[in-house]
Amino acid sequence: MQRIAVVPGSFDPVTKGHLDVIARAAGLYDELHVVVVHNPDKSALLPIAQRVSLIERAIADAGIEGRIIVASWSMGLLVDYCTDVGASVLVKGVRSQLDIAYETPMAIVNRHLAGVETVFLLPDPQHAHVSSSLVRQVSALGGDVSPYVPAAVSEYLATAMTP
Ligand code: COD
Repeated sequence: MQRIAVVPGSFDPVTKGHLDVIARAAGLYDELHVVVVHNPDKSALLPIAQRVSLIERAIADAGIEGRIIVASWSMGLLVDYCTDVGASVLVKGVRSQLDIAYETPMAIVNRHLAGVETVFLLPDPQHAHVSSSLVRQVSALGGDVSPYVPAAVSEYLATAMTP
């Protein structure tokens, strides 16, 4: 039986921290879906299609594109996407107690709703401080985001965000 997992996130934009979790999760499962989900609690910078495209480019540049599918989901419960593609596991990165507090109730509800388990990966310490919101802030103020994001993202932000 194929082991299929989903790595969900806002990915607004994808960071080196996300990419590290994606690469490590890809090594654990037969098929990995990276799914861009609209998070209503956050105001978005990039359109969903752009986030998908940047993840695809970052994955290709990192040479880890085999067995990884990039998609978006806006049709309701994330576990419905999991059921649709036959995934039994969600993989999430947890950087702090705050992340654990945010993710724990969702993990319990997702298991109750559809029997989908959540696996938490600790971050690489090199990227543990990185978040998309930090990247958006540094970028908006004209700073260099290349230490925090894949090259495809820093190139995109340098051109798209220039007034
Ligand atoms: N290192 C390691 N992990 C990281 C890093 C880093 N530097 N940065 C972020 N992460 C992890 C986050 O902890 C998270 O697990 C994931 O990467 C994505 O992060 P973001 O910031 O891009 O995405 P979020 O946190 O806005 O995404 C939240 C989801 C959309 C995934 C979440 O809200 C969700 O699962 N929604 C499901 C909606 C649903 O079905 N709800 C009902 C049942 S609960």
